[in-house]
Amino acid sequence: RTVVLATRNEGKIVELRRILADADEKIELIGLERFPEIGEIAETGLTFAENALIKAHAVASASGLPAIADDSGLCVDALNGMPGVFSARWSGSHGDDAANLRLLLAQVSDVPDGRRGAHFACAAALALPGGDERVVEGTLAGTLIRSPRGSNGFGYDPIFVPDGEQRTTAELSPADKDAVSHRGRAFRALVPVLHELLAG
Ligand code: ITT
Repeated sequence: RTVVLATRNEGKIVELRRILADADEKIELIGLERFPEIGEIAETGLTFAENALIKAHAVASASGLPAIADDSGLCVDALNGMPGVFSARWSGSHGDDAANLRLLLAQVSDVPDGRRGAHFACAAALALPGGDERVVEGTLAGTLIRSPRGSNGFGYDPIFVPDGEQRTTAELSPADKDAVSHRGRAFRALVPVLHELLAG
């Protein structure tokens, strides 16, 4: 089963290759570098699910192959759910994880302990060239700390401690992050859906 992975985010690519290889060793993932004609895809949706479907459909129709996409982000209670779908471009420069994290930390610097709840969310979408689609979601609840810790993962991981954990998601081993993460949950749920859709 050959499926195109419709993302250019290196952190996601690493995690998705790992999560999907663990869930089903027969899925062959090919990257967007195989389709240089596919340019930037405008993420105009208001929800993670909408954006994941936009990306999966764009790549499925351009490549002629089934495509899976991830749209994800961090939703901060004290910021009414922001940055949410704007997580990758929160500081204004898309994909600048360090700048995004710095800005977010500054914005919550006055938020007291006890009100620093947040959750990661991930929508995993599958689209077929003929137009069929599926989308499933996963979340991970936790708390924002005040100074970054850890060097695993990507994005906002150094400031996010999952509920019931002491370590940030950047201090967890890759396998420990995958076991609880929004992305692990969403993509493990997508695998049976993928089998069903590709079979039928
Ligand atoms: P593609 O659209 O090419 O997939 P992107 O980086 O633009 O890449 P998103 O719009 O879905 O993707 O933004 C995801 C952002 O959310 C990402 O840049 C991080 O800042 C944050 N994020 C998502 N999952 C995360 C995780 O597991 N750990 C830390 N930060 C995460």
